[in-house]
Amino acid sequence: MGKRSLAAIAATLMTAAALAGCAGDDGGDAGGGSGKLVLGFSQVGAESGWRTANTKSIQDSAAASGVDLKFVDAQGKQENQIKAIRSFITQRVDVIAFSPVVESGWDTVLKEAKDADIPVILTDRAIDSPDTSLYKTFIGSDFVLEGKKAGEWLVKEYEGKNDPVNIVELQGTPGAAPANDRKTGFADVIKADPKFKVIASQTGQFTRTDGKQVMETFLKAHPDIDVLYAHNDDMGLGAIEAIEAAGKKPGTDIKIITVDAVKDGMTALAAGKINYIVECSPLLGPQLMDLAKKVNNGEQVEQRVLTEETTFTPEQAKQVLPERKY
Ligand code: GZL
Repeated sequence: MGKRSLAAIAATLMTAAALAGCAGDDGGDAGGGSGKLVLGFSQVGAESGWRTANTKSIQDSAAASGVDLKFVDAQGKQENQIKAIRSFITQRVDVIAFSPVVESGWDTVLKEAKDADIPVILTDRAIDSPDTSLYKTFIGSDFVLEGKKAGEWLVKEYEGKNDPVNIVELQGTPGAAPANDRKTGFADVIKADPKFKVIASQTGQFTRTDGKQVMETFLKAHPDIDVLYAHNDDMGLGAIEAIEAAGKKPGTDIKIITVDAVKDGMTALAAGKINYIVECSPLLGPQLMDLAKKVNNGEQVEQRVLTEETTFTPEQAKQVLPERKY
């Protein structure tokens, strides 16, 4: 059991005593005295290849590091994540971690965790609360930088050309940090040159299905699309199906930039159907387990832990695909 304030320990013991009186059990921590660190994790859902790889990384790392993982899939709903966090508090897990499906609306439930003296770790996505005392650390990518990298590739690709460049954008889940920030980073770079015009921008919910459907509407409304910027590979892959069904060549007639670098995206990149991918690593499991142990022991940790990631061209994708973990 990690270091907790004396008041919280007293409250826990009194609750345990009360529960023991009525329920006959010790009402103790979720781990039932197994001695293992008990980590409650609320995952966004299973919307994309990235998410599947992220879940695998967390589950595999928990097993490898002897952490008792209570894993809950929120199916993309914030209310399910809030419910899961409240359940973790009731179970008195040692540490709570979650990937916030959207940036806002977390202060109340995170205050409840703080009052229960249970440390919280944010993974993958950030929240917009100004109260950074509500969580011990945030481990994840810099999504604004990812958007900037996508924009910088486009600027280079069209260097020296003056014709208008018509861009359509498939945004991630409305309100999600990666959707907000990848849009901002990309727009910040391309605004330097008026030839770049975002002629349509709409959410594809980070899924292939929605990415395909929205791209179909873009193609019907805009016969002159030059570039697609998709906030993740899955929407880009769905869009490729729509582009091919419309008789156009993805990667040639319409240049495509995506973010994530999951295996299916990298395969399309190697085949020239995508032109550039900005990596967003889902392999947060090992660092999360390390951070969970540290905060459980009351150790100081960095407020912000940035994940390492790069970018890929088709040539680079061909080289790394054979040993790609996800
Ligand atoms: C990014 C992550 C995003 C991925 C999508 O860290 O939150 O959510 O880019 C996933 O593929 O659905």
